[in-house]
Amino acid sequence: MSNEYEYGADQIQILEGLEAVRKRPGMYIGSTASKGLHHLVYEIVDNAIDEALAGFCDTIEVNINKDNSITVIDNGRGIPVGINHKAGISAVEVVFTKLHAGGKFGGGGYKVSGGLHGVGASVVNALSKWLEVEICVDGMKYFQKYEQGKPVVKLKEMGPTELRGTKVSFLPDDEIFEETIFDYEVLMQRLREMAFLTKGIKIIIRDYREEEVVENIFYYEGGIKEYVQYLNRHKDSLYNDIIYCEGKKNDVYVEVAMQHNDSYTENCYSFVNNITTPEGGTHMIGFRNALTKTFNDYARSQRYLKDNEVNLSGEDIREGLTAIISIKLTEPQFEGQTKQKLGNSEARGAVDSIVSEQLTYFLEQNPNVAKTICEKAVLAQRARDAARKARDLTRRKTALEGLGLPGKLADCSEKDPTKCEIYIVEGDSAGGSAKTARSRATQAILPLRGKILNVEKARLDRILSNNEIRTMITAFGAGISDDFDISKLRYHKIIIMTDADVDGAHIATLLLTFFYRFMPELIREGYVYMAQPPLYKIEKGKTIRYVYSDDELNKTLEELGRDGNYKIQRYKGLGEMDAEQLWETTMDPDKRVLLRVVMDEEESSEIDLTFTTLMGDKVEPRREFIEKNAKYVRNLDI
Ligand code: TSJ
Repeated sequence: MSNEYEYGADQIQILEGLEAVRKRPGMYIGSTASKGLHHLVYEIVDNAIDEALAGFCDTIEVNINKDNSITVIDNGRGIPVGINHKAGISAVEVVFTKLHAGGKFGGGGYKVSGGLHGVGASVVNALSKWLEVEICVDGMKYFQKYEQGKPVVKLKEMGPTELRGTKVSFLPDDEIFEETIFDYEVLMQRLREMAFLTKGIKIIIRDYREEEVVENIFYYEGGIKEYVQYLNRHKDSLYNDIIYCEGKKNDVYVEVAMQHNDSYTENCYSFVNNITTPEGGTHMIGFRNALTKTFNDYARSQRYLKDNEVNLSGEDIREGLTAIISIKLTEPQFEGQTKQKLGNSEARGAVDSIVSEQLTYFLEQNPNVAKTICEKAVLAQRARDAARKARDLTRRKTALEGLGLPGKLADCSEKDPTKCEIYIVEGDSAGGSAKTARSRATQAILPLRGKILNVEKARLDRILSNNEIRTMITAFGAGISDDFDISKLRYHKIIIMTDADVDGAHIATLLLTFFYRFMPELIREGYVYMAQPPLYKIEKGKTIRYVYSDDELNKTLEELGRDGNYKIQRYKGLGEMDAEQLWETTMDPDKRVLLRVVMDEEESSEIDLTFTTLMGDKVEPRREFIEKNAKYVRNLDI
């Protein structure tokens, strides 16, 4: 007992060190699943990016090695190797063994890490089976190795070198991570984003795991200007220029790039210190204020808006706008439940004033572009008025018609939304079978006739006048867009049930597009599912088996013995099943397989691309996309 007492202070010390990281890794990297695993790489790369922002490095290499370890190399100044007198060990060792010992030594670079990122190299070290660092500085090469965060040798000189820079290799510890295989696509996309956000840096990623090495090189001289171009690459832009604002105010460095396309959706992405802020925050508010005010002032001065007309709303001006707002500041404060919303008030003023001033100048210098945008915004304003009238009308109608549920809906008797599900079924005949098959208490059926409207190609007023869409809005009971109120939702499972063919997939995509654009909370809350009807029925004597993929078909046939004594029926559509079969294979909660539709907020630019590509006008990118993603279709997981 007394022993433990004496040890007390030391133990607390240890708990504050890297042991704490290994005890509760989630607190430091969010998760120990795939997401956390990839986070380790970003943590290390962030350090090299900081060196680039400080102006001392222009190339970063990221290699996935054969054994799934990672190597990151930069050509910066090299982590300082001298003794840190306060700690009594080398500065390098401080970086890798002390929590929150970021890169602030003496002269100090521009340290801009924030949020979950930037917790540092020591966290990566703590969560790695081994980590090796090689530093080339002042003509000498240095080396040190750690295991599970502990140094196994002191920092030692390895001999002279002409090179300069830092190289870090690590193998994530499989005692900590549930998943230790890196996904090249995931790393590649994030590194591309980092390259867009740091103009002039070259980031190379290589995958050495297969015989043939895979490589991508990202280098964008124009930075976020090229990012906007990239995001609009499958769209038709309304003008050629990318509007660009840049400046520094209140110690906030601000960069904004934007361009309108001919679609009706807004695609604005904001970043703080290269980290995405899906929930926006003060920087986003500053941007929107500036945009709304500047365009209204300009539209009035040029008489695109007459004295008796009301102001354009922010939404009108942002219709079809693709924009990147990227700011850098030393001490970002993140708010909200997920800590993804910027709170610093100085960011609002900085973005507002820089964008207002430079955008005003741009509009004066480019009257043709300004005219195009103003005219689009005025059209958007009229459409919004029309939509509001249409919506008021639907609301009044529902009030008059009592409950006002659509006639095609076969509702369930249960009223508690958490217990209710609604099947959206392609076609009247399948709808009929589903109505017979369902469990009346909890399952509602809504048949849709034919294809629904493609919402990527229509403004809200037209969308609201579409019958299939109105029917869904009324059945769900939670409204749409800004009026959407998830607490009024009548079903907590919305299940899309379409044929397992190309048309079915198309209808499913149209529905998902509609939900994503007008009821994104449905997807965010995990309320949207895809039913999985079987592809084949196999009968052998009295045995009946339903199978859901070609793989499973082969396996099942092996299992039943390939003696030819069986009958295979391929289901071309839901309509080929009778009610009982439909229930057994696709609707019975005890037996069915449902795929939940999920989305990753941090990848919303990729999701937008998915819908633009699938639903837009350009045929070639769509063909390429479908070919590239065909293998994922069975596990549709958007
Ligand atoms: F994460 C990490 F620490 F492991 C790491 C750091 C990984 C990689 C790939 C690169 C780096 C890194 C750190 N590259 N460059 C630097 N630079 C510094 O640490 C540094 C050098 C000199 C000075 C100075 O004031 O003289 C200041 C700093 C922060």
